[in-house]
Amino acid sequence: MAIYLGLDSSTQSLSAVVIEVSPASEKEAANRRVLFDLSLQLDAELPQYGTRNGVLPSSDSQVAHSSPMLWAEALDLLLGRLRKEGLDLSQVRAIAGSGQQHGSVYLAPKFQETMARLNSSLPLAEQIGGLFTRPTSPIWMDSSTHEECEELNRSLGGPAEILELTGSRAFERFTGPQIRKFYREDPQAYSRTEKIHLVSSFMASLLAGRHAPVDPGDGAGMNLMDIRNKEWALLALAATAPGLKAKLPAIAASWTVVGRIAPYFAARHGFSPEAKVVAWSGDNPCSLVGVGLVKAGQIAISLGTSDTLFGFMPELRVDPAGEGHVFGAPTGHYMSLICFKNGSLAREKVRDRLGLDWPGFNRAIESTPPGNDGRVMLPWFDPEITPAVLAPGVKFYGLDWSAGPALARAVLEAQMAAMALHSRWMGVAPRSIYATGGASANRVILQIMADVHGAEVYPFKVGKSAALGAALRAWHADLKDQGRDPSWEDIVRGFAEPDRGGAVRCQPQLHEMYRRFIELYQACEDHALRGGPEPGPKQAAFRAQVRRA
Ligand code: XUL
Repeated sequence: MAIYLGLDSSTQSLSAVVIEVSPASEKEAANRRVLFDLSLQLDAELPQYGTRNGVLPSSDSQVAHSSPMLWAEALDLLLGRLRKEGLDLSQVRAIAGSGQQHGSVYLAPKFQETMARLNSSLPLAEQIGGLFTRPTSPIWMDSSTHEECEELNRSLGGPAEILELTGSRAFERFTGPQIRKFYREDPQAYSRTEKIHLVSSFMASLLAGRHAPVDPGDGAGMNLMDIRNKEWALLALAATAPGLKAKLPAIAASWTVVGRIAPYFAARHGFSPEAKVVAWSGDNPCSLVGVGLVKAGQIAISLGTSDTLFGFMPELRVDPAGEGHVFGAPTGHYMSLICFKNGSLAREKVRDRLGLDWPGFNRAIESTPPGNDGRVMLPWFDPEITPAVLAPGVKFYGLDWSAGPALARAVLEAQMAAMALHSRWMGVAPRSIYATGGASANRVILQIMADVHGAEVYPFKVGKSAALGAALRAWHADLKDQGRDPSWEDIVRGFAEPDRGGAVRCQPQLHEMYRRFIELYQACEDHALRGGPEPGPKQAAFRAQVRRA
């Protein structure tokens, strides 16, 4: 048997999923299993970095940075822990990974020389401190680059042009606008920077001890890659910062073997020096594989720090409204995605405000009527990505902070209505939805998802879909490296299978009601963001209809 390691460096944690497979038989669903999974919470395990929910404190609500040293130290810690838990790392044939998307790491020259000289008896973090030209990394929650986005719009011909070129309009959290901000604020540090990595390619570079490429899955989240030919878009590079091409890693297919594991990790954690390091990708592209979406027609919703809705896309189709994204899929095709920043942290804030635990939160939801009597909350605790909201603030229509249990229902109904509304461009009316991420274990949440979307919802037994997807990618890349051509359906079979017995069915009469609720939600968004009419009359009509039904 062969074992493969998938890692997921996410906002709040670093996770590992280890799979064991019979090396010669990617077609057989037997002889394969998840051997191990483990997570390390960053705030709790590495409190010296001072992060909260994985983010460094900032007085500016639009700024969200974390520490690349924290991610590196977490890697060292997690590998040590895997070994302590009894995993024989010498058996790992290949490692791949998944990173929170869009975040960037700025490295000084001599990265490769430093990695080659590391002393394996000392912690990694003690030896790489001098490698960063920017000590902190802007992450996907940062929305402080509105001005840079506007500049890119001006130099590249406008949002529609950037969308056509890169698969997304200019977004504040995307790496290109973030690089431009760094260049403008600290041109000297920018010019001292030898390489700018994504979180994914940085982590792969550590493991391989050399600069790893960016894959088209994560590369598409930069506003710098030509979405059609999956190469750097030179016009976008030129509009972003001078000399950028030389500072970016190469773009390479997701199944690229970057090299063998760096001697430091082999000696320190007991890997075989032959273990292969495979290119890392973004967490959403990895999740696509981790929930088995390797052909069209299905969508998945991931309920994590961010909530995302995504689907496999055989042919490129961009969102004309500019809210959604097209990324590369790890299979070599495309994926569509929309991202909501006010995901699990918004749910937690409402729960905490009500002074409840999760079972109490669920009971609160169940004590209120579906549709909440037309009461709507816009849960924009933090600046929101979809729809674009730069100045945060929770908005209420027909309720306030004293509404008790109705608040619990309001946050979820708003999140689900926003997903249904803003995913219309994808052109899929799913009959079933795969649900993943931490909150997908909550069946009350899944019921609202099923009823709002009018679909059957399937949860997964392995909730860590990004790390599982990474482990599957490691296996796939190893087979490709041996000259084989495994099919993705064969790779995911038996691993990325939804829990059919745990399906949550849509209640058709409630779906009918939620279709009207989505219109009401849309009217509230229009009022809050675009000067639309006060939605009071719509709420009254909704309430009357619900009572009649
Ligand atoms: C996707 C996005 C988030 C992060 C979370 O565009 O910004 O889902 O990838 O880690």
